Amino acid sequence: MRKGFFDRVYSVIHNSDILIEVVDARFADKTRNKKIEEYIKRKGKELIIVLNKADLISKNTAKKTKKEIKETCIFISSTEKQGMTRLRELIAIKIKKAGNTIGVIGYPNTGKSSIINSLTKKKIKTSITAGFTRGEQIVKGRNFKLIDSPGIIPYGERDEIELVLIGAKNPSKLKYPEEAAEKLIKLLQEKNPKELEKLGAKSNEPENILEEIALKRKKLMKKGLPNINAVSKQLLLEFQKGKIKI
Ligand SMILES: Nc1nc2c(ncn2[C@@H]2O[C@H](COP(=O)(O)OP(=O)(O)OP(=O)(O)O)[C@@H](O)[C@H]2O)c(=O)[nH]1
Ligand SMILES: [Mg+2]
Repeated sequence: MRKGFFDRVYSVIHNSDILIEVVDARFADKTRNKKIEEYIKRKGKELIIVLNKADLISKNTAKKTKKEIKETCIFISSTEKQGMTRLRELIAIKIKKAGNTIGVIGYPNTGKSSIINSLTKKKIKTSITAGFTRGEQIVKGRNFKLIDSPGIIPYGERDEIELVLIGAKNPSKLKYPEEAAEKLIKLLQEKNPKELEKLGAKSNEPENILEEIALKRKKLMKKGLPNINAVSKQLLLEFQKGKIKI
């Protein structure tokens, strides 16, 4: 079923003069695809790496990330309209060099369709569900053409839990959301314990914390037992939406 997945990205690359790779600024290293970046350069196409959702990271993280990327990149927030003028300027420069068809590629849920909307003032559909955009779609801007594409995951490279944590997979599709939610709790314990306090966590054990949050939110099963499965999915979705911050 997944055969042809990469062929489709390659065909978007083939049909574009410029490629915008949309990366989630929170997980830059995990949501960029160096193999595809290299392919783009080999083909002599222009590449812009866009770190989207920059509204969800601190200035410090932004600085660190910029160093780690080692390529020209630009931080934006398509929903908060930050950095969009700079992106437009960069696009204008590249258009003069290369042509005006721009392919927008990247992991699922990184904000490809949202960026296209922001650049064209159109309203193509976006969603908190990863894997929303299905086929390629051409969207016309004033002096350029954008190709929206479905998110791509290099298969075999990531496990399900990691995909959920980087927002590339819908938590409701997980068989065991509890495991992913525990990993999220550990991540918060490490990076932003205050957020856990806000959620109502008192103990130190991820398992107990999930129970505490379920009870606080009245996510219960029939006999009043905490519904860990339901609260796990809920927390993961909130994290994907940026409501829970790291
Ligand atoms: N906080 C924040 N959320 C964003 C930003 N850009 C997009 N989003 C949200 O991220 C989710 C995914 O956005 P889409 O534009 O549908 O992402 P996509 O890359 O087209 O996703 P697929 O089509 O599934 O591959 C939506 O809920 C958007 O509202 C941003 O800059 N900041
Ligand atoms: Mg999309």
